[in-house]
Amino acid sequence: MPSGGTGAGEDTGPLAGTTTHVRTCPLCEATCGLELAVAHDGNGGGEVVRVRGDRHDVFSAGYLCAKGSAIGRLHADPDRLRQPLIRRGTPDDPQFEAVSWDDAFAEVERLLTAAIDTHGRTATAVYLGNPNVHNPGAALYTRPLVRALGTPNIFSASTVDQMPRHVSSGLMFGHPDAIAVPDLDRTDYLLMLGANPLESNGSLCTAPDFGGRLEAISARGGRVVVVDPRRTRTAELADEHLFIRPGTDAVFLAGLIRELFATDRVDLAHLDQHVAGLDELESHVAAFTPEHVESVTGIAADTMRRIAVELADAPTAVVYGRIGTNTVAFGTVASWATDVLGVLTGNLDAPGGAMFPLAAHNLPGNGTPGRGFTMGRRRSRVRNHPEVRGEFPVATLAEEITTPGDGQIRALVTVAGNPVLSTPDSDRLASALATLECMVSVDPYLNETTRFAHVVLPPPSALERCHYDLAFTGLSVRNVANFSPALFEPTGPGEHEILARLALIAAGQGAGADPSTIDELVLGTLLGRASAPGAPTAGRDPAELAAMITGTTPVERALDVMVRTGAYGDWFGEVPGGLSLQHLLDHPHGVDLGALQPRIPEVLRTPSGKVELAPDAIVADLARLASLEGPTDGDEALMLIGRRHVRSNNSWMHNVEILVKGRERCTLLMHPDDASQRGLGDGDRAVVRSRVGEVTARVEVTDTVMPGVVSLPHGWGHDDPHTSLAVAAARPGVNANVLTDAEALDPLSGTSVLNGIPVTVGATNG
Ligand SMILES: Nc1nc2c(c(=O)[nH]1)N[C@H]1C(S)=C(S)[C@@H](COP(=O)(O)OP(=O)(O)OC[C@H]3O[C@@H](n4cnc5c(=O)[nH]c(N)nc54)[C@H](O)[C@@H]3O)O[C@H]1N2
Ligand SMILES: Nc1nc2c(c(=O)[nH]1)N[C@H]1C(S)=C(S)[C@@H](COP(=O)(O)OP(=O)(O)OC[C@H]3O[C@@H](n4cnc5c(=O)[nH]c(N)nc54)[C@H](O)[C@@H]3O)O[C@H]1N2
Ligand code: SF4
Ligand SMILES: [Mo]
Repeated sequence: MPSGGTGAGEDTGPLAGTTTHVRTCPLCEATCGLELAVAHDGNGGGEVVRVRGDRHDVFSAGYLCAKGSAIGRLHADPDRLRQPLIRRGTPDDPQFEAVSWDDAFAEVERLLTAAIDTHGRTATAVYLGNPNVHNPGAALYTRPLVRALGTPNIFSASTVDQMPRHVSSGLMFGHPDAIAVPDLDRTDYLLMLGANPLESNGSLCTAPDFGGRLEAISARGGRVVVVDPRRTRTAELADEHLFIRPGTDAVFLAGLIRELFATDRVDLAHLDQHVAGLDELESHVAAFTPEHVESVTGIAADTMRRIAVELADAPTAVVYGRIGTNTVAFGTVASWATDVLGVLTGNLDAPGGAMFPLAAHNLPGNGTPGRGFTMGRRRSRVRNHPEVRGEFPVATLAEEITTPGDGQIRALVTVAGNPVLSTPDSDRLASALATLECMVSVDPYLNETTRFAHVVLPPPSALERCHYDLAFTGLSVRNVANFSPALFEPTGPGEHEILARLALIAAGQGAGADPSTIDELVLGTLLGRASAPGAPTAGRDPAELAAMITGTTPVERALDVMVRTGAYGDWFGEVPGGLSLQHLLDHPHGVDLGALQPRIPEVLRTPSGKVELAPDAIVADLARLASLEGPTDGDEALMLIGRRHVRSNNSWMHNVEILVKGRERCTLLMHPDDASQRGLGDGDRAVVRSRVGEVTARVEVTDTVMPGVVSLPHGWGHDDPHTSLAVAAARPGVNANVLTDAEALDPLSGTSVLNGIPVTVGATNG
């Protein structure tokens, strides 16, 4: 396989003594179908003996990566917690004790109630990490928990990730979840910036075997151009790779917009009646001449001009930017610019361009203008940063914990997050967590974050719960639906039940309250929506619908309602052959709902009912962008960027031996010129210093990074003695987020700058 996947094996039939099960891999956004050979133990548990790609999966057709094949080992990991923990000691000497679930919830009640009684609800906070979006139970039940806490202090991994894309979509299309994805399988031209799907398997673009799909573009006579400060495996596969100075993509993209106007190549095509702000747009990008773009980005003026022509002239084309374009100081403007280029070349919402998926659990819009997208309804207490989607930047979490005064955070609940490794200036965050009066973590590991918790509540493994991709079916290059029931019986409460019990405690109902009241709340909300005016099952009696729901767990029942009342649903009997949970159960390899379809204007929720090309907030930030300058001579600083490896998954899969064995991966990539200037050679240890911290890492000299740029992966730094990660601790690596700066944000989205951090690098003194 070209893309690091192992592909499907020969069909050697079932293994003796095992049964075969297929299910969707929940580990990344690619949603591959897995085929598991399982030796059941007769008590609801068992062992995964073999994992292969499911060749019959309607979407992934046998593709999988090394992480997917390790899903059984993740389940079997002896360090994965099976029982709750209570911290009996101080953060310096935590002394965790395994306890019963009842004791754990009683301890949560004691600590959380005391914190709320003493300091009020504004002293509580929640941090929601990335795996929540890979888990339907968590996705459905974090909301009641957040509601019950009644706190303004909501943080998530979104502000170290894709928030810029939500904001630009909100401003342009009126809805933060109206995210256009590249129509990979039909495009003739892909300009990809700041993404490395050969390692990451795609993000905000669900496409199993992304590498194969890229090769297919070139094979059918199309072209793939990758823009990245590093010549990644994706860049090597592409037809062309352009180095770009970190943090400057928005300048390059604004230059392309300007060039389309300057060469008279703007052609809205089918979007002609659907845009607002076109006339003013040209003046807002006037400053981004090809020569200016060259001086800031390092991409030659003529190259930029050529790319603009190629984009405009290709039969179909799409611009796709991800982490390297989003987690930078102009992430929102860059995200906006990718969609503007789609509009100006007539490629947005057209086959081969960027299109809006329609997932099985969603409904199309009703075509009426919406209320648009609002930010800044509240501001953070210490830094006065505006909220976005109800959240504050996670980069403000530490200061909210340590700064005294009304509203100082004293109690924190983390769900599926490891912010001590994944968010900026993490040493500072770690010290802050140590001061909390109550910290509760819902997490399967005692790791760098949860080791500060007073109570750790471990959810079942991914094989002990059902799976349906609520997030990624809405970001997928084809419309598909898959459902996988739990493979093993959970040994403790489901994640939905843990969150429900926490919600009840937060609401003051106590540790003994019946969690099924939250199930009823979740289901009632969904049923209410299903019978509301305008809904497909409008006017029907919720009790009648309720009687028709199937599913063995509350999460399955909620999914049944969502899928049945969704775009392809059976609408509770009204659409024969329509989707339901049962239909998905009957089709374990998934249901293919077809190629993406045009959705404008139905998808638009702006007050104008148009695509807003020049929202005020973007226009204001373009003025700031225009003042971004190129490097100055004699500048000592190098620019630090991150990277991912196909065998990692952010911070949390380094405890699986097969995924971490082999060559050291947490190295500092450095160009030969930069290394020799500093007297550093391959394999030397070097001190990397930023404004906020320093780490020592082994240097890997390589011309795959551009001069002036160094790269260190995130998610490492497993050397805290109070964690229980035996495998990870043997190859700890260093924490790149000790170097990233909590003050550096994309102001529009509150997203941290994680790429393009000024650092100095020097030899160690010993
Ligand atoms: N194996 C693996 N897969 C994963 C993950 C993982 O940790 N490991 N994480 C998952 C998650 S949560 C996410 S969000 C996705 C992310 O998926 P991607 O968005 O594809 O993220 P990366 O692989 O980090 O690729 C980002 C690229 O941006 C480049 N870059 C850095 N700075 C700049 C810049 O200023 N401009 C440009 N043009 N490029 C820049 C980097 O060199 C890198 O190649 O991956 C998901 N999949
Ligand atoms: N420097 C730098 N920093 C980055 C990035 C970068 O590119 N560079 N990328 C950023 C991105 S894109 C992201 S998404 C964030 C991720 O940030 P986080 O979500 O905070 O971190 P993860 O490493 O994904 O940690 C996930 C946690 O969830 C737990 N977990 C796993 N499965 C489950 C489950 O089913 N239920 C529960 N309750 N817990 C579970 C794991 O044990 C782990 O503690 O990191 C960000 N940080
Ligand atoms: S690419 Fe992602 S979804 Fe597919 S097997 Fe790997 S981790 Fe799982
Ligand atoms: Mo992410």
